[in-house]
Amino acid sequence: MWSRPISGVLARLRTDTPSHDAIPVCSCSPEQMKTSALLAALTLLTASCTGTPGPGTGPIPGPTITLAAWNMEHLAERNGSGCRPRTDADYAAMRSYVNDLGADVIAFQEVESKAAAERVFDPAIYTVVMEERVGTDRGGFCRGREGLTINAQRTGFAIRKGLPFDRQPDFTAIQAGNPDLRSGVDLIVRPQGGEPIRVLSVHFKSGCSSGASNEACPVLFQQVPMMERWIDARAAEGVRFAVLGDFNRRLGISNDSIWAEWDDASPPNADLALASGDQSAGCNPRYRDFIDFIVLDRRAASDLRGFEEATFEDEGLSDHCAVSARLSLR
Ligand SMILES: [Ca+2]
Ligand SMILES: [Ca+2]
Repeated sequence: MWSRPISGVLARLRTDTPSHDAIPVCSCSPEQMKTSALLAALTLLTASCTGTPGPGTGPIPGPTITLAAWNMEHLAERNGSGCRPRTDADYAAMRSYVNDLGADVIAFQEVESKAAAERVFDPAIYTVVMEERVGTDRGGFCRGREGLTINAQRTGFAIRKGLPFDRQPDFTAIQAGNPDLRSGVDLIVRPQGGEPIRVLSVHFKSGCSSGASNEACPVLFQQVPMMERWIDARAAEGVRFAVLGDFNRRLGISNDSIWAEWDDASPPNADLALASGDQSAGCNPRYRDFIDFIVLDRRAASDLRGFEEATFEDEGLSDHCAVSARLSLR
């Protein structure tokens, strides 16, 4: 149904495999030396057959946590409802996509309700939390889709069962006083055997993907200092963090003014990174630049072990593909 883009596969091959630096070394008889050389050669051969790196080239392997972000395009509670009406088969395909994604924490956007989310995130596997914002329920017609009316678009998280987390109050300042702008859901995830990581699920104002001249830009620009305040407050604390979701902004293009505001290394942990690095988006051939991101603070960026975009093979399940990042637990 979907395939990993080549670059994602390469990233995985580069970073997913244990290094083979345990090649036997001994100070012993010539016969034993020969055996050990043979073993070393076999190890290298096996490594090259499976596409794994040679000795000493990979990062130190270890347990990881996978974070993902997915804008689920008007995910409704009921079949045939909202701006992207779906059937039972569509929900089943989305559930299968999420299972293939295999993420531990998924920041989602454009979800009507908890019940809607649980049609995709199996409640036996994931706990769903939704932003508490109600909104003004403007309703209204879907742009370009005759006869359909819009449902609530909410942010939230699905967290793998058994992964402890503390929920923080929703980040409402990012709404800049507008009840119809989305708030952020804020969690501290506490993986066993690792350091905690704070995660924020966001969905910024659409319509200002670059520059400053579009009609929507003043609204997006009101959200920018609010976001920076959150980033700087977290950067001053002792817990690494990630901001995940639909930024509706091409943060990765050179000299983006919003990215420059946030990625200012002030305080030092606000030296941020995009988990996608300089990779191009492959979800829709019309768009080379991502607008969905996993933004990592300086500490989380040093824990990054791999990034993937889960593109669709044929018909898309959403107008956005999920992106995921693996971080070492520390
Ligand atoms: Ca700053
Ligand atoms: Ca940076």
